[in-house]
Amino acid sequence: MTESLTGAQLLCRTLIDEGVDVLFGYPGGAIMPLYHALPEYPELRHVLVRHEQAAAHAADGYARASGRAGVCVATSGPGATNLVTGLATAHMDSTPVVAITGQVARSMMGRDAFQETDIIGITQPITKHSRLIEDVEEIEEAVREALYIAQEGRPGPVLLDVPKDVQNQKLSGAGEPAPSKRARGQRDSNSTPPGSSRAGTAPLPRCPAGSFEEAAALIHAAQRPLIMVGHGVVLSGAYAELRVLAERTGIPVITTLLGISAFPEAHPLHLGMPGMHGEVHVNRAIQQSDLIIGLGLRFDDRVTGNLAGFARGAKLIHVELDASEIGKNVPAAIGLVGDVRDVLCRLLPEIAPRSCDAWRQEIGGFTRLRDENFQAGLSPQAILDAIAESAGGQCTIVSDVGQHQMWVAKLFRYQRPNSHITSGGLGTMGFAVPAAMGVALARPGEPVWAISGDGGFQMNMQEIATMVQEGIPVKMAVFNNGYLGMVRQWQQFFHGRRYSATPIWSPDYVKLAEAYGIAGYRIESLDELQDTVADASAAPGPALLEFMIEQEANVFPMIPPGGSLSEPIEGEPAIRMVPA
Ligand SMILES: Cc1ncc(C[n+]2csc(CCOP(=O)(O)OP(=O)(O)O)c2C)c(N)n1
Repeated sequence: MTESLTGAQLLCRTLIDEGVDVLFGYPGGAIMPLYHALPEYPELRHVLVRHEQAAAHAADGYARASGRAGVCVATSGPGATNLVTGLATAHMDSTPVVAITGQVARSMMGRDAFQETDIIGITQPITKHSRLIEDVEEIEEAVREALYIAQEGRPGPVLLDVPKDVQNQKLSGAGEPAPSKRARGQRDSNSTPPGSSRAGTAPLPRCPAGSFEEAAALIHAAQRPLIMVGHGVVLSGAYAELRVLAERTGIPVITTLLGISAFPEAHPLHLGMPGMHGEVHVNRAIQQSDLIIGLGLRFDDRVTGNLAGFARGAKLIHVELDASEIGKNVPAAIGLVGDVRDVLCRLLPEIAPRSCDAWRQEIGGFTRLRDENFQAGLSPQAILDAIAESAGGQCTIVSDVGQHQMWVAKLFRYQRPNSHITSGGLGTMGFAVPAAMGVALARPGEPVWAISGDGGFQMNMQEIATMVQEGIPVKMAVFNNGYLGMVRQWQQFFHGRRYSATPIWSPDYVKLAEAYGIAGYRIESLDELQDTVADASAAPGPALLEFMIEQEANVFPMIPPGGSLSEPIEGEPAIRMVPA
């Protein structure tokens, strides 16, 4: 029997058929037909956010945690433009997000109609693909294509703009959904490695003949090799292969901000994080190394510092799914193009066991600095240890942007793959709270912590209401130092301590929690830390914890902007002025 469906109904049905089970969104005029159809499709859970930016971040968090595309929905005009920061965040960190926006009716387009914006034009540079759906007949194919493109190869955001009249347009003879035109793979495939943040079958590595042997020869010959791990390892789920490579060769492993948790934090071969706030011994090792095996990273400037002074004695074997990244920032001796896991599977049979003991000694015995420069008391290390303990080490940490982000990156003891989620490339304040909602829905029953500064928390704290309404049990930690701490630190170091617009007032977070009807705590001293964190963890539903931390603590070490990895600031500097 054939049936007649509206464009909105077709949209819902195709999403369900593709395995989508949750939408983060906010209604409005141009997307009303989709919202009218939604109640007919209870398989699609709709989470009503309090701001569309949060819908995009939540979809992003869902995608990073599940390996499946996250979907967000907004109306035209201001609804659509509110998604922009979230889409840019997903774009910079290669996350599969599909945004569905309402658009004014086709007959009104181009007339500056009420709430008309050219969202495709606005988002073109920050999406992998975008499409205006011009007829109901396109909907099914466009939705499948959007989900496929978002997840295929190097993942990224895709936007579908759907005019209101197309949502209302009827397609007669819609019948049963057509089978997927392209194998998306992720929901019915067994090929997904466990813990992978991306699912689906990757194409075979595109590498010139002989390149695996050449790469192996470089690895065997190197005296001071390092493995640098980026987000690509998480996206491909290459945890086991990475570990085999490291353990077979004894090569020390460095994890970038988005590579954190791809390698066991406490593994004796783990060195730590490189770059602007990387540990001194890690950056020193990079500067001394003669071979870097770069796995799924783009060598961005926060990692390399001044490129002219980066790892000058090192050859690079660069493994990347996106061929355009190879040689973009750092010249590669050998580029291996493909999914990191697939490339490592091809490379490992060529790798003979070796050790790097002398080199490891030289690096300095892997002493990891912890909690540098914090006065005794309620330090980030103590707070993060209490959180880890309360969750039995099994939680996912979603961090915001700023000083606390660096502490969370460097000091938390990550025990499981893909348990550290943050906005790396765009560095989006306000990311943590909404992204953590998406993570919590992707990992039901598992503890999820959103850790923010007092600045970033106030950017999206309205989402507490979403958590309450939807029963999403995120634990929210606010590191309250009374400042936009990371900017204050730059002002201290490079602007003669002129704290312009960085002191920041906060509301009473305990009362705020009370107003939302959730558990709220203020922790001012070490004595109360452990019990309070344990109480908050055990409390049902969301909870808000405010940690009163030292106000002018700094993140050390720090490579000054424009400096090379060899020039770390390791302690309170004499007053410096910004270089001209
Ligand atoms: C949306 C956005 N606006 C501005 C910035 C610039 N910025 C980077 S870190 C930072 C300060 C963050 O302060 P807070 O959230 O209190 O965290 P803290 O550094 O104190 O841990 C600012 C303003 C940003 N990264 N994102």
